[in-house]
Amino acid sequence: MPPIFPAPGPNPSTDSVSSETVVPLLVDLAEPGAAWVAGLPFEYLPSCPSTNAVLKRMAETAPSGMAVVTDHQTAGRGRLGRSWISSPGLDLAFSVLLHPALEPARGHLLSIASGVAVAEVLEECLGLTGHVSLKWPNDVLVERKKICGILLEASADAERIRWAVAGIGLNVNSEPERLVAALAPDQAAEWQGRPAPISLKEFLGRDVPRAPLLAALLARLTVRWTALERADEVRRLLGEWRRRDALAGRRVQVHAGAGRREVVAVGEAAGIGDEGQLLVRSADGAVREIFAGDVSVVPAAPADSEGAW
Ligand code: BT5
Repeated sequence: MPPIFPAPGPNPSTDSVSSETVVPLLVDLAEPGAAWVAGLPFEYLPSCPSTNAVLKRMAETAPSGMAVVTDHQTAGRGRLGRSWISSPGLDLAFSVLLHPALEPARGHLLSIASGVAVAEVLEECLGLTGHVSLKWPNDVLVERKKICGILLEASADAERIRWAVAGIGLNVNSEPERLVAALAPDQAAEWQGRPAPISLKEFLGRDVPRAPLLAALLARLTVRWTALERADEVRRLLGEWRRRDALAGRRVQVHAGAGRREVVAVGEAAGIGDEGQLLVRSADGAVREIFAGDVSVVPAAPADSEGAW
């Protein structure tokens, strides 16, 4: 995958993420003969409340690969009703529709594949190798700060996932302090105990052109999602997650249940299992498998400051 070269400077005409700018780049990167490509068809909306919400409305009938991309997401959503903040015209916010050939129990692998794809693009196209890690289930971190969040929403019957919408928010050229300040006062508590935000611009010290980055992300997401149909590729994918696992070996606490108020596991994070589930080893050596939950790192000892993100 080609590196993304520094933009000559802020230049709104070359930094458009409209279909005219992104689709030709994507077509160049896509594997010839692919059954479907994330980003085709491509719908650009200058502004919308949430790309996930827009795409979910078309999910039953639209084809795999359809993407909705916006420059200004006015009510971006995280998991469990939390919010996702992006700076208009500076970051990436997009969603892709999938009709995956996966049983519902393996749906978690979509999240794992998405995180690995984003990490690979940041490393290969922007030189971030060694700086990117993955926090189960859906955070991409740079230097332990959150650069990207992924929201997977799906509808399934007993045998199959009917559709899944993968929403991806990536901090590209925004200033992280502004993201934090943008949360309404009653939402400010959302940042407590969570990784601080970071953007590519903050890390690299320069503007990053969004169109080639978005095209590279869509191309790599296609490769990782389609590979989930092959057992050897799934094994390779799990290996790619494991070597970037931000939690492995750290003491964690997992909340689940209504409102995520119930603590369901405390112990040492012991990697992920073959279906993408989090493994947590408790003090008695028993290993719990977690398929859904919110994870926070807790201090190993009361005085240990490594506990906080
Ligand atoms: C996520 O939720 O991280 C999933 C975010 C998915 C956003 C995309 S954008 C396109 C698509 N359309 C949508 O409406 N959503 C998707 P969660 O793990 O619940 O994390 C949410 C928390 O991350 C918030 O409570 C904040 O603490 C923090 N946060 C919000 N905006 C952030 C940002 N820009 N950078 C880093 N952290 C952020």
